[in-house]
Amino acid sequence: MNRRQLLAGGAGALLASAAAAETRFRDLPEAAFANSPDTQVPERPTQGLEYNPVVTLNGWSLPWRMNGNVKEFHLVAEPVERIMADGMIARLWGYNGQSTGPTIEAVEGERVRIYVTNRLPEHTTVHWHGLILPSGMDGVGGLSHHAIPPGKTFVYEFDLTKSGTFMYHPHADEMVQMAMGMMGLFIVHPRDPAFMPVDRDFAFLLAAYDIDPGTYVPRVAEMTNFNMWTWNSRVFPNIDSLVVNKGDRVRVRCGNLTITNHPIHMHGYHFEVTGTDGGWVPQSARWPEVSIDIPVGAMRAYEFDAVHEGDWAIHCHKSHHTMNAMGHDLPTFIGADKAKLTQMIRRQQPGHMPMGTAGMADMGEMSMELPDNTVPMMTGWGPYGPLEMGGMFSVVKVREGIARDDYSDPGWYQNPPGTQAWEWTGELPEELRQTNAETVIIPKSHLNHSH
Ligand SMILES: [Cu+2]
Repeated sequence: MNRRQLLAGGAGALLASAAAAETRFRDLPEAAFANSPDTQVPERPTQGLEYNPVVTLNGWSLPWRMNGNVKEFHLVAEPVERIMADGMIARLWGYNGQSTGPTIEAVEGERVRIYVTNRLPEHTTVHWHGLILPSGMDGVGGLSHHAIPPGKTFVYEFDLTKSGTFMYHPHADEMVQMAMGMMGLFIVHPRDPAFMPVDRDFAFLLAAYDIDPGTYVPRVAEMTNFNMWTWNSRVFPNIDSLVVNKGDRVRVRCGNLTITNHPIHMHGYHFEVTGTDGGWVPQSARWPEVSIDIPVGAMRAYEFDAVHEGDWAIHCHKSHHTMNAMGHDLPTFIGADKAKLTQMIRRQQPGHMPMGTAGMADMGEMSMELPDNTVPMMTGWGPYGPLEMGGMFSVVKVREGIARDDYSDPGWYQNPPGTQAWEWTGELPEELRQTNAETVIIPKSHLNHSH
């Protein structure tokens, strides 16, 4: 059986028919593992309650089985290797072969039983962020229950009392385990499939790492100086596009498990926040936005009608978060004349390139020699040249005629004639300028006449 069938709940169907109907499974559900960082589009469920699955960017959804009336999952906490981008592997901790972990999807009103096996070298727990559940299932090590020792399996079991956008992560040695990439999405679909339906439902988590170029393991004690700003532990240009059919109603769910806020900005549209990890936002409380700030430890779901065709950037608006490694402690050379210095350096190092005297855009085009296992600070090529981006950046690709469950890359957008910026080659009108650079200060004597 392949993983796709597993994802569709096929495993549950097969196992269920093999077992006597009333007998509870005595064994753990088989744990599924993913070894690819590509977006795995889940098939629609063929058994159990109906729902419209989410598409986890560069991720996948955890297979489940029905055991009586309980939906059973098996999470395995373990060290993983994550391909953050072509040419860069990170040695992280995650779940079922990947960081971020697989998305758990279930339906409001269902009871879930989640087996958690710990294959880490230290204890862990799982906290179910935003879900309403018994105190003893809340996953705070030492407070809710004993932490799960290495090699042991614990069971979490609770009813899903409401639908929404939630997540899971450890609450044991939390600083280290989250800095190592342990996190995943937990989506509870509405019981009524007609409640706030969408055609496409994307989801991703924001995670930040500090991985020195040439190394593999994040520095877990870092508080501010991260250099890998990721969506689902991937950086541009290796974050998959959000492929959308023109006219679709689209939801994007985004959660922040870094230690700073991220204003996520999407071009070409305005949209409304329709949900948080606290629940759905009533219609009367929504307002239009083009950037939404995602606070630390929070989730936002926003929606829009995809009526504008094109390739639309979606990115964090903190410009340092659309960059990759190589450090941000570069000196500023704008306006400096490095010609003489370059001559001197080239006597020692013939290939030396003077950089940054006219800005840093040249870094997006040059293929400099990099240390092993890193990605350029600014990279990625579009149809018209380098994008000079990295980190938290992707493209929403809205096209006519994309089939319902097709998420394959449609390529670059062809701008219709007359709808693209062009070079002006004719006469220029006189340029108007404020020529006086000085601030004009009105003498006090002119202001105080009334006194
Ligand atoms: Cu950011």
